[in-house]
Formats: sequence, structure tokens, C-alpha cells
Amino acid sequence: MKRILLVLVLMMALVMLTSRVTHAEETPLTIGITGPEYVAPSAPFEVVVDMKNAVDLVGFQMRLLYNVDQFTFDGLTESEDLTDVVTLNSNTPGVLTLNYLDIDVKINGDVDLFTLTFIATSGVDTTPQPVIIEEGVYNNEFVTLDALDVLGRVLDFVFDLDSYEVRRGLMGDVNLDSALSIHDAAMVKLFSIGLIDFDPTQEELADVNGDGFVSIFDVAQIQQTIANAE
Ligand SMILES: [Ca+2]
Ligand SMILES: [Ca+2]
Repeated sequence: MKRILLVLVLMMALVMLTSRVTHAEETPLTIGITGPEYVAPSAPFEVVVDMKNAVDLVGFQMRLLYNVDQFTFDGLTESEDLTDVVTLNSNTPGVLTLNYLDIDVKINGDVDLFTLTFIATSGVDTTPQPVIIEEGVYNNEFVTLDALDVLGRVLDFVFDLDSYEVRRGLMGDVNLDSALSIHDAAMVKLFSIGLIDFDPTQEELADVNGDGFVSIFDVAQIQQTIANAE
């Protein structure tokens, strides 16, 4: 009887040990996005969709949504980290469906997936807006190959897309005419020496070098940008 108990205890210990190994905490596969903090009204801008903590990944299918009132989709450029073609369906405004598979190349670690180009609608909007979010109803899938080259689904993945937001406005364009000119440079100069007032939107647009202050350095950068455009 004692021996049977001992065997039972040993078996239980073994099961617990095994399950601890199998369920070891792993950082989930995360799909994220990076891009500019401000985007110019009516101008194209790029956001990079990346993947973190990939383990022997060979493919994915996912559907992403964007706000058609704020942005127009203007194309996809595939990352050099990918070895096959990303198939994109963007026929429905506001919806991007993406597919990728290359079973010959395993993706590991942190990689860029693709760059999406959007065009912001006109006007200034200092309220931060998410550019793309996950389509939660869609069956998003990520596919791995194990050591025996057996295909498997990644069940533990996270979309971190709506934490990235942009504000619409052309940096330096403090007179809000959607163009950068010497009038803007002059106004920023007058504000930096306290001769005129700006509203909060103008003050944010005036800090073109992003150091938190409106100064003569911003004026110089705006003048440089105008000179380079000529
Ligand atoms: Ca302007
Ligand atoms: Ca500044």
C-alpha cells in the first residue's frame, strides 16, 4: 500500500513538473505599429506594422480596420524581413485583409512586417486619432513551424495597434493654411519673443524640432524646410 502511494506521489510530481515546463510563461507574439506623431493634412504618411516575440513563424492572416473619415489608404510596402509576398485585399474602404505564408523561412524575434501609407483628410485636428485597429470579429491567425516542421497556430497573440495615434496638422504651419511659408516663420519668430499669442494648436505646430519649447531654433528649422522645398 505504501509503495502504491509512493508511486502515485511520484507520478503526480512528474505531471506537475511536466505541466510547469509546458506552460512556462512566454511573452506573447505582439503586432504593433509605429509612425509619426503628427501628420500633415492631405499629405501621405507611413506607418510600420511590426511583430515582436515571433517564434518560428511562417505565416499570418489578419484583418485591420482604419477610420475612413480620417484617413485614405494609399498602399502597402512589404518589409525586407519578409521573403514572400504579402497578399492584400483593400477593396472595402476601411478594411485591410492581409495574408502571408513562406514555410521555407522561419521568422524569429522582432521584425517589421510592412509599411502602410495613408493620406490624412484635410484640416487640423489636434485630438489624437488611432490610425488602424484590429478587426476583432475576423479569425486572425498566426502560423508556426515546430522542430519537426509541423504547422501549428499561435494561440497567444496580442494586437497593440490602437495605442498608436496621430494628430493632424502640418508642423510649422501656425497660420493653418496647410502650407509652410515665410509667414509661418515670421509668426513663430514673433511668438518666440513674446510679441504675439498662439492658441494651443498653433503652439504645438510651432515646436517643429520637438524639444518642448518654441524658440529661434524652430524658426531656423522652418526657414530651412522652406529653402529645401524651393
Ligand atoms: Ca502656413
Ligand atoms: Ca522647439
